Amino acid sequence: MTTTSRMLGGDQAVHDVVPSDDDLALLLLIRHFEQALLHLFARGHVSGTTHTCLGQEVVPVTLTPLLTPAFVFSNHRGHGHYLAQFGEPASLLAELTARVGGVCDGRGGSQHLFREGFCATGVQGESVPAALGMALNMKRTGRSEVAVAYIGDGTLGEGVVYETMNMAQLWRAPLVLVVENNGIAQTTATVNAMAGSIAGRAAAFGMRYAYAEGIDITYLRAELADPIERTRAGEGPLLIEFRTDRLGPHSKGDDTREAAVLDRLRRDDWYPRFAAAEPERFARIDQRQRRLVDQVVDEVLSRPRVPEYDR
Ligand SMILES: Cc1ncc(C[n+]2csc(CCOP(=O)(O)OP(=O)(O)O)c2C)c(N)n1
Repeated sequence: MTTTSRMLGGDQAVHDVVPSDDDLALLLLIRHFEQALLHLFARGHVSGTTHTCLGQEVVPVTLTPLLTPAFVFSNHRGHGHYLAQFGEPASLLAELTARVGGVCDGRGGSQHLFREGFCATGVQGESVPAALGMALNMKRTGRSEVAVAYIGDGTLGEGVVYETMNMAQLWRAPLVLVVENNGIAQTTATVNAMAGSIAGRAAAFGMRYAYAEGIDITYLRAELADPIERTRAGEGPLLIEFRTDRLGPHSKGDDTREAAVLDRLRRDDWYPRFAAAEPERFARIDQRQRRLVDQVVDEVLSRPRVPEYDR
């Protein structure tokens, strides 16, 4: 399934469906949080490394309501997954800056967040078999939940992903594997690293597959609701390929893409498109979320550092 409500010939943006106030607020919370984080990193406030999900916000905002209740296994680019699930920027920022009140007391940092219903890892592919284990537990204990593993397309280079897909399908586990296909892994374009297709990988195991692309959150949710519900109902795992774009660097300042490519990505990004489609509503929510993130930054940085990380 794809949604491109954008082009009607030429290069003219004609009609983008701006999501509900709540969805737009969440998109903007994630966007401003990630942008603030890069500034904080440059000023030396971030403990450890970080990868932002700038450009990819539509993925967790679309999927999270469909996946609840779930146990989510996130990855190195997981702030959007966390904020969509818990909506708590302060606990996340405190974690990333090793201030008191962080999600896991400053021990996890950006890549290793843990709380009930959510676990992230910076080791590519590591979460996928763990998510299968959780899915099997859900099945055996009769819980109507799904286990979700978010991975990038580059992580399809990890063999354990295929062992897991095989067993998940064989055992009809309630596992949703979300591949955020942003067309690049660190500095390697997907076309230079992946033979075949993501759909073909799912087909090889007889696993159900859904494709999503675009920024029309309402439409995408309507299309994805049934496949996810079928996994919850016991029909076995689902692989969702969500085509998206990484707007920022891989981590911090390490973007090797051509300026023209980045210009195109910025132009096609949801932020300017939604701003153009509904300027007043967008500006109102945008300003509110900017202020919210500014306040969170000020409040969290005023907290004491976690003593054991006060180097
Ligand atoms: C097992 C393992 N190998 C290498 C790395 C280093 N590494 C971190 S992110 C990354 C690229 C991941 O690309 P992809 O899965 O496409 O996700 P994206 O960064 O595009 O979101 C690499 C190679 C790692 N974290 N884990």
